[in-house]
Amino acid sequence: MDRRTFNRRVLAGGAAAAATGVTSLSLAGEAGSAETAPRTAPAGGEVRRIRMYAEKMPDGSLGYGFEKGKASVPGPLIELNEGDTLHIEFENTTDVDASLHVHGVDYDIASDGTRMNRSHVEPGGTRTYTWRTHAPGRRKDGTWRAGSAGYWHYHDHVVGTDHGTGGIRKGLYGPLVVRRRGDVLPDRTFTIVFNDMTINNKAAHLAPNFEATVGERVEVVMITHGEYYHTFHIHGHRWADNRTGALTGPDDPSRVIDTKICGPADSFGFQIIAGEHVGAGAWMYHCHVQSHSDMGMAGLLLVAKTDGTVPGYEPHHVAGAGTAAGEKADKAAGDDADSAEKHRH
Ligand SMILES: [Cu+2]
Repeated sequence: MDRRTFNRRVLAGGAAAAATGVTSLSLAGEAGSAETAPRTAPAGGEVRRIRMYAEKMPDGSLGYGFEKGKASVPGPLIELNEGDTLHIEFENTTDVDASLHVHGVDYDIASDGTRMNRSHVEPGGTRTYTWRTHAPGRRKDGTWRAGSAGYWHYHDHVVGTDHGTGGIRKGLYGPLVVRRRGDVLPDRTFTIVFNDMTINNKAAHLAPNFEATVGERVEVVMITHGEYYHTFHIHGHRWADNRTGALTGPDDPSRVIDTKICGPADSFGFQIIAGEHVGAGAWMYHCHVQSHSDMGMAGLLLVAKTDGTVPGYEPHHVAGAGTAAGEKADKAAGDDADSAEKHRH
């Protein structure tokens, strides 16, 4: 499913469907090459409505999902364009109070998602949270006002403690990307969350793998939660340390990096061209705090050649794990990749 169809389905509000659906469908199928002009984000200004559910999952995790029974950890990617307003009809199907609290965008105190101002939701209850975004511009006093664009995230703020410590620990978190008109759109977006000593709440040595084909524009949304500071690192690829993660031109002074220190509730994102200058392969991503990577905070970006093969990659011997663990890791990774990518094909 192409990303426009995804947007139409996920952000199904009448206006949103009409405005985002038609103009870009003709470009579907051109994804996957850094040689043709990339698709870019349109101007915002739409009012969109979605439903979100907080659910208890079979393994005891808590997750957010757009549909009942479809919760995931991390929760689903929400994408907005600066100027958009998003109304989220949130239903709490768990047996404890829960909420939706967002970083980076505009909301009234009634959409804060905290117990302090009673903007949480009791078991079985619903509440509409409204997130607004704005483009940058000049204030009347002449100073510059930042826009909402960025790599942000949402999470519970009431499960366990008044700061949602229990909810976050169990998986109630997810990515939010707000784009500026003209921002380059990716072919695939992957969310990587360092939460305590897990990646996406997968235990040590079961970290998710992600799949792409050489030349595809891959976007990573990286979020940190929990108790620890980490250093995110990916092999063979690097990005710019700025809002989009990409240089805007030859004079962009942003530092180009391949590691970034991240602490609890931090988020950043970037786009890379899979395998650019380095080719296909099983490119590791991991926390670069040595004891953390040794304890299993490592996964793979599997960059396939156009024939679908990943040179040098033997799926059943991941990271030196035993066969059983390796197979389990593959299965977990496969499930995760499915869930992460299902809206994009
Ligand atoms: Cu770490």
